[in-house]
Amino acid sequence: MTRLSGITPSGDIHLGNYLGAVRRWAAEAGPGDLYFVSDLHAMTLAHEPKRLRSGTRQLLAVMLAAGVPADSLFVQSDLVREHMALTWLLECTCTFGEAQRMIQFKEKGAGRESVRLSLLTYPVLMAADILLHGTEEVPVGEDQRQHVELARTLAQRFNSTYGEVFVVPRGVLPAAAARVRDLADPTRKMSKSSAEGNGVVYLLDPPEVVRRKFRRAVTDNLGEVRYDPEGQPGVANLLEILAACTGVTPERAAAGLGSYRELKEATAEAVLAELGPVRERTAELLADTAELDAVRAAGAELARERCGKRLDAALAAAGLG
Ligand code: AQP
Repeated sequence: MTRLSGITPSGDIHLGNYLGAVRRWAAEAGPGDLYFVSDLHAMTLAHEPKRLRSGTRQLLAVMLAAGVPADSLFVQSDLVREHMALTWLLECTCTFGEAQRMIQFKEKGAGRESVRLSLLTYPVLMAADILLHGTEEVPVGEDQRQHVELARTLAQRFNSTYGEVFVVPRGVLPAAAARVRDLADPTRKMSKSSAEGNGVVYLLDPPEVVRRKFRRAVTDNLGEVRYDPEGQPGVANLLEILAACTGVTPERAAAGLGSYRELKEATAEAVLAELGPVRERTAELLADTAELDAVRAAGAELARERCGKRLDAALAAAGLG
């Protein structure tokens, strides 16, 4: 079963991205699975070119450092011609109404004076990412389900109009993973693009900053360390993080912790222990440009080789080339 998952360099990588996605990819990667840095997707909102480039390298380094296999990794823009060529074919397969119905477009565009056209069309780029690489399963959360449905629709429509070219992918709910919440506001998920970084633990934050963010984490005034996500969301978030880093249940993690201070300290230390080796290796990779560049080039070459025939078949089927 080939699976494809991506991460967008829309800001610095944080603990939620790591526990909820990257760590799992490293553990679950099977033959033929692909993991990519979706840098083209980071351009749907205002972006800064230098940050985009360094953010892309950072994500690639973290994925590699976390143990995602080098031969399953690539950067989307290294295959920009392939991805954009297929995006065009699929835009010519998709109706305006279908693109307009995407909930994320409405959500991400809401309240903005002007939105980039790419915010409307990026689900088609996502469909191209999926279909180009012959993906069978796409692990996605609820928020991206509609986009995988669009990819299915476009694959089926293209196949029935021009001939069988694409595997019709399936969206699958990933196995339950930690959903890390913002430490300063546990009603929100931890996000790269969070306006305020105080509640976001970035993977590359220095240890003293990590400790400070946990010390200041919002809890409640009940003063009891127990796992009650409804009644004590801040404490529950800390317990879930502690549990994810120590391999026990949140209820178990609560045992023996007498105060919020102890809970915060234990969680910060568990996070630092879990992230330590990944942070060290990431720093090495970011310092040694040659190694990271070599992995990146080899990953791009492999991905290009694997998808070339499918793209040629799609172009030919549509009457191009
Ligand atoms: N808080 C989180 N807890 C657990 N998993 C999370 N993921 C994101 N936030 C959390 C998972 O990280 C992967 C990469 O996500 P993405 O780059 O495609 O964008 P996202 O989900 O929108 O992530 P962010 O951090 O919230 O970025 P912005 O602020 O740009 O939207 C996905 O597998 C996601 O589930």
